[in-house]
Amino acid sequence: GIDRGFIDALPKAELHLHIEGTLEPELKLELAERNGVDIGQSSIEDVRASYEFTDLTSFLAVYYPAMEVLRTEDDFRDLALAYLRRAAADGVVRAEIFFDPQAHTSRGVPFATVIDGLWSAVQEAPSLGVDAALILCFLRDMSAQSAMETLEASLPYRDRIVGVGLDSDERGNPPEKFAAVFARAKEVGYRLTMHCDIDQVGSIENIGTVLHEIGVERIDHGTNILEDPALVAEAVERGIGFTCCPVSNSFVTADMKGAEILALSRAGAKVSIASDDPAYFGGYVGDNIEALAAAQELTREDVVRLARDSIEISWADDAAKARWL
Ligand code: ES4
Ligand code: ZN
Repeated sequence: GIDRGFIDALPKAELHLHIEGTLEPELKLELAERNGVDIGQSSIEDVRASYEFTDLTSFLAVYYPAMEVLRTEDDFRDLALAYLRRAAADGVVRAEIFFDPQAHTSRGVPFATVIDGLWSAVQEAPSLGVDAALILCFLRDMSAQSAMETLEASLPYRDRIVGVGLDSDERGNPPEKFAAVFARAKEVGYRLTMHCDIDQVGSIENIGTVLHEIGVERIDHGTNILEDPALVAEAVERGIGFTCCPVSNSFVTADMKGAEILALSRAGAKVSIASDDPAYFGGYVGDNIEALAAAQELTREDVVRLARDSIEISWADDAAKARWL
């Protein structure tokens, strides 16, 4: 097997990480107390027991209500700093952090509060050994109009945001619903990625759409592309990045999809490993690589390639990439 020290020592980029999914029970309790929010749980064990789900629907039903404790700029800053410290311990040198403004603005927390708090942590990240960036995600189960309004609200903060993504429930919310939003995002200079979840209804059609109509540089998850070898060849040729999350997959689909992740990487696609929602799924990036390595008997070459690919498909500047590669 591959020892954890080897994995941790490789410089890597974490490119698929929802900051709201890093809310550990300890911090949730602390913020609940600080803000006087009644969460109906009074011990770490209670909170941990509430982080219980069997599929995406039951996950999201726990995930969004838990955010109620995030109210102030300091809350968002503390959340992101806790994640960044944990990521640094795993050898993460670059973190591209998803955040869901609509999950906060929809419950009365201003966009400015969210972005100011996260940005404060991003500015402090280099002192922790991490180069950090923010990716604004739209909630695909909300309207395209709400996404467009969120995009417009982000424009005063354009310099703090590297790109946009799309998350939440894909069922009934295909990428073309957001074609105009992503066209506008590209126009204003944001980089583009989108979730194409594992084994969704219409997965392969949605992957075709994000590659041909939306024009993304990366796909979050996306291993169902293997169903169409011509699309795999195209993704390899175009250098499309895939951000795969084995531990998350094993919760949301009951399968790590390790064989698929390895097949995609060995086919020549740029694949990175990430943790998705580590406080909920119980594994940060090192745990994800370790789990995949054990399940698929990865070679050291495989692990080195995944780490290098994560740097290559990151949206860091070229000088930083050259230092890490
Ligand atoms: C998510 Cl696992 C998952 N799926 C869809 N949307 C999400 N947002 C945060 N985690
Ligand atoms: Zn995700």
